[in-house]
Amino acid sequence: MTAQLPRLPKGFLFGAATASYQIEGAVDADGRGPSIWDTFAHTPGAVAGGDTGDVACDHYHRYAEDVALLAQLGAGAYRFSIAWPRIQPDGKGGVNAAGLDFYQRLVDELIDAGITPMATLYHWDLPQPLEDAGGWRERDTAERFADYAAIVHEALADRVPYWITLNEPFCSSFIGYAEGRHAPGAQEGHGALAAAHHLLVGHGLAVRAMRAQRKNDERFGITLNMNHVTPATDAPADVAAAARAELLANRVFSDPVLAGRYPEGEAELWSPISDFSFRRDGDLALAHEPLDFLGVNNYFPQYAKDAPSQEPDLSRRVATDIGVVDVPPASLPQTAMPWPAEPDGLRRLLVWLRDSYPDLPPIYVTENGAAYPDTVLDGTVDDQQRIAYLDGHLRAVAQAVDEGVDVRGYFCWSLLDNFEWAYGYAKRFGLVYVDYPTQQRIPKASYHWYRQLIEQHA
Ligand code: PNW
Repeated sequence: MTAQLPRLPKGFLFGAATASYQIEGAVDADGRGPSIWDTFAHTPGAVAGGDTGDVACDHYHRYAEDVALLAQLGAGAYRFSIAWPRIQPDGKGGVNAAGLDFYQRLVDELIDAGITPMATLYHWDLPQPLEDAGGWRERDTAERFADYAAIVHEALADRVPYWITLNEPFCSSFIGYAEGRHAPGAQEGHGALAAAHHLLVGHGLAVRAMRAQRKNDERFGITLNMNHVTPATDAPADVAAAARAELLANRVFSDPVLAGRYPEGEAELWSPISDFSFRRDGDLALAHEPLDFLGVNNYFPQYAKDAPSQEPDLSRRVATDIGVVDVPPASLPQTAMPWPAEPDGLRRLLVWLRDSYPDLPPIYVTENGAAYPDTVLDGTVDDQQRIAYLDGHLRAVAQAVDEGVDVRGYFCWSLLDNFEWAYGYAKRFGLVYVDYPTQQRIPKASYHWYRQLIEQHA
């Protein structure tokens, strides 16, 4: 049945990823404060089915069982995120020791199991008091983020070798402050661009703060979600639309971080809605703080077509309204999101990164995976579509490596089915099925497939 498994280089790191708000639950435990996702999820109409992360996978209490699942998988590494409101309930000031202790226990459990921890400091759960003061629209949030990063790093760096500042600043800024599909649910122009900028500033300040107190040889990186972009047709208007889409999807973050410049055309693209007055001297150097690795999250490619703007009134135009629609070829299969599944899109993205940035650091694919409508039959989940998706994407990574791109690891999203943000529990990305009423974990066929693949590389 299974033909040859994908083959990655010796020493390649295989892992799985999760995020705090999506799995932990226990939102009131041990002094945790509210985050913007608690507020958003409890806003009627914001999340499908009225779902919230209040309980999620109850990972806060079941972390030992979940680490055991990683160990049985043979995972070399585990990427998890730390909930800022557990560490600093108000987003600033003293440390909530009980909250920090949870991550101490988790890290100890991972080390005991021989699994390398990769910690993400910010996977979208901003302390609500900081949002009440303006959130990422304000430069102060970037400074508070660096304080928080230094606290967590100080406590865990003796055992955590990989540090990711931000997960997908694109989503935090453009989905949260322009589209409004994510917390805090704002629909803005200038405010979303300010948020994107302050996330870059916060990233740089955090890397500097952590590097200044480096303990061992820990590595510092950032995770960007990126998509390879192709013009839908070779009509000049679509070629221009693809350049705008690439700017918004990738270059807004990758140009400052990897090349120390603002992307060409950025100021012109958004000049109708923002004067970029949030930029200060020295900010580009912060964003361009040297990185030990780049985390890349990728799920799908984009096919850009020129389209009219949605909002003629400039005072109401949001930052993502750039006159582009995404029209993937009808021939591509779709996942449940529904996102088009095209493994070669990941290869093209990795090659694009290599060709675009001469000083590109080593890459880890920190997320890739797919949602499908899984069902339990006789106690098992036979998710052949997910196996095909992962198989194709791992082959695409292997091909990129053959073509000379320095990719060092791959983390499947996700270890567990979990709270899929605006979609709630309706979308399942896990290698492990979670029966939410009982919290029973059922490894899917894809889990066993991934275990074999990892074993074959041992
Ligand atoms: C990523 N989009 O989010 C996140 O890092 C995960 O927390 C999430 O569960 C996973 O991908 C699957 O969605 C994204 O709309 C959310 O393009 C939305 C988009 C991309 C990534």
